[in-house]
Amino acid sequence: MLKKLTCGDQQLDLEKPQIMGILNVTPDSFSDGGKFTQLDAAMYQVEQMIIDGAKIIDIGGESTRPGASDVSEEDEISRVIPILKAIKQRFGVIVSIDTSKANVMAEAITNGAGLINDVRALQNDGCLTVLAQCDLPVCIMHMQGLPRTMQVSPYYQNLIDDIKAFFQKRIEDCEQAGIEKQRIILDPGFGFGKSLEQNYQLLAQFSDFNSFDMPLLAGLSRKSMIGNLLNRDVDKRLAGSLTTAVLAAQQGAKIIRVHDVKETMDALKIINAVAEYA
Ligand code: 7PJ
Repeated sequence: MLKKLTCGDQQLDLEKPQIMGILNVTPDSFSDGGKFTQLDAAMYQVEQMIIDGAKIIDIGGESTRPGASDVSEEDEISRVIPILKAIKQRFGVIVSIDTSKANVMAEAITNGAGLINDVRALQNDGCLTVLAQCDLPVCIMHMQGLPRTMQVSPYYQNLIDDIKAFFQKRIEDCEQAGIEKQRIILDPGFGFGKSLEQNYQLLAQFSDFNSFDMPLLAGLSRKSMIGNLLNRDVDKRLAGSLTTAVLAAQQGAKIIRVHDVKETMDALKIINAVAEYA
């Protein structure tokens, strides 16, 4: 596998696991009154995540939480692009855009994004074409169903094999569209159309996806699979989140998507120190 991933003007070292820090973009950001305070708050959070060790900042303007409703393209662009521009002006960090809309991807690419993160794996109209016309890496995630209903009754013949078959097909579709395999990152999509048991089976067998010999991303931070197992509200899931991050990193995840960058960095440093002797 590649040792470095070129993400626009930045390089990502794939020899050890790296942190993708999640930047929450509030629904009513940047409308008139709140404009500067909201952007300032976002920039403060970004700066803190970079100081704490995040190599990628993932900006999402569409909620993909279970049951979430759709966001218009215009709204998504007006939420995401001003922050993207501001970050690229101030910091030398990779900015990832969490979107499933071709026009949002195109705007993001024009404005300095270093990575496209699509929970719908480029299956929406125009996405393959937009990605084929650039040379950025793209994360394709597995999801069964769609956010509104995906947690209703997820079913798999064989969880790992079904997800692998999905990846295989998407990789082929990407390659056929002109997106080279070397710029694809795979993510099995914790919490996206998976029961509690299925999510833990997925974590137990995460290392199976190394058979693709492609970079793996794991997003588990503060998710329901942690809250439901531990009976903890979303603000009390740090210990659970760190444990899942460690388990994923030990099984080969190269990008760990988290809210708590500083604490996850501590955990990864311990893993790296041990890895020296493994
Ligand atoms: C993920 C994501 C994930 C990738 C979200 C949340 C839901 N992108 N975007 N993987 N999750 N690649 O953070 O709870 O797991 S939004």
